Amino acid sequence: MAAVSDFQKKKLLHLFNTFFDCNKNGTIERKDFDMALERVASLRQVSQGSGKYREVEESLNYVWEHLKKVADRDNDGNVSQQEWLKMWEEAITSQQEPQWVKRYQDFLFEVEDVSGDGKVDEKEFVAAYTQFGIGQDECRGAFKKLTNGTGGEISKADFEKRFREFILSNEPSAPGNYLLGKSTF
Ligand SMILES: [Ca+2]
Ligand SMILES: [Ca+2]
Repeated sequence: MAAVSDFQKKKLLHLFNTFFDCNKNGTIERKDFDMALERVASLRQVSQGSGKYREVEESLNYVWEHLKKVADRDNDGNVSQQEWLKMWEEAITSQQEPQWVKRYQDFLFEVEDVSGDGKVDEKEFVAAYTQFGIGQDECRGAFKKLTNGTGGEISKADFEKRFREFILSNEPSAPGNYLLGKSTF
């Protein structure tokens, strides 16, 4: 059995295309992180040069440097879809999460939790993901599945648990599949 199923691949490519390849040129490179920084700064109304801005910039730099180190096998300065899937396949097989993943989770959760109460509600979820180009209805559908229709909120612990499901689960009914705003795969 392949280490990564087609279902997992679809999810991993959603993460690649929607959240990492911001300029939509088919690969992940430095420029995508510059775009992500601007996008987040505008969503959170963080002004350039502020402490908060530097904090987000530092997180994104960390993620890019570590992602590049582990995934850019041919050293051409960008991470192709093939390199991305290869990295995940190895991570899943060895049960070793790449070093940048935790930092990225922290970053994404903080981007979503605009009110800063340690929980993400539907409004915050939709606001963040529409910024990444996902339609509102799609986001709402995903949130419903993610919270099992309870209309609840996502705590940081839930977020981390669901993130693991997003990466690992082969069960279409697992709520974590819908953590990143897509309601069907
Ligand atoms: Ca790109
Ligand atoms: Ca490469």
